[in-house]
Amino acid sequence: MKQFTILTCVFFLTTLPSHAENLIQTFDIDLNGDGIIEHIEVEYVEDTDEQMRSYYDADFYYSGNYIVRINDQEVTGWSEVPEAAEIVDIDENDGRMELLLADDGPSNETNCIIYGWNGEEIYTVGEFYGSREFDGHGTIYSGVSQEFWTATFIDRLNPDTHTLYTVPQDLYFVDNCCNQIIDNGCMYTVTVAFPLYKDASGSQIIENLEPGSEITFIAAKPNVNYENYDTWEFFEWYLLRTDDNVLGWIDFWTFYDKLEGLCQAD
Ligand SMILES: [Ca+2]
Ligand SMILES: [Ca+2]
Repeated sequence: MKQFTILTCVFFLTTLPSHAENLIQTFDIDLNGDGIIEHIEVEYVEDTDEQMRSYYDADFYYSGNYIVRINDQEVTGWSEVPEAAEIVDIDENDGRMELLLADDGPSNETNCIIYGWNGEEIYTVGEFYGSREFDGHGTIYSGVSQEFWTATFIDRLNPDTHTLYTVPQDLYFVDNCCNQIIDNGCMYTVTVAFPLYKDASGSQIIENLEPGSEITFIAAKPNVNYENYDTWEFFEWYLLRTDDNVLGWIDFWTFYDKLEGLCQAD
């Protein structure tokens, strides 16, 4: 992992002016819609550790620290290897724009943090993880890889506070598996028998699935601990439909090696 990080640094640097010590990206744009242009600087701080540079034979080694300056204000932060600093427009009708910083998070998923400007201060609009898709009307969809599917999280902009909140869902629709979008759910054939439970507590078996029977994934249930949303532990229990239309629950560790052709995450 360390080696990958350094290689990414070197690639990133090829776009830099030779005189730069820190990576600096600037924007001049009206963020808060008051007709006054903001001067924005994003500065990624160079690590001056010569031992690290010589070890990796790199001209630039990124320390992880960054500074965001908007007009006369600044905030500091820490990130993994930077991927992008860009202006985004979460809601095209609210008169504001935002500054997004993306970095190479763990397992090559992307971490994003978004900043705004209220005319006097920099504020944090929100943070999320995974791929990003903006609908332009205040909603951000972010896809986060799970063991065999990608969960879509939904963040929305609160129009009063101009900050993001995650739409809480009791279940997440499993509409894709092994990198394919499936209209009618992901269907697999059982190769080794396993039980199906009444609910996600796993306390009452309602059916035993025999080899040769087929199941379709319907939804996945997030664990209560949202702190772990970026790990496999976030979705442990899955709602299935059997080939005789019984709905039941099963945990990942029971089924992951008992279905034909179920892919596994890297
Ligand atoms: Ca302005
Ligand atoms: Ca806007």
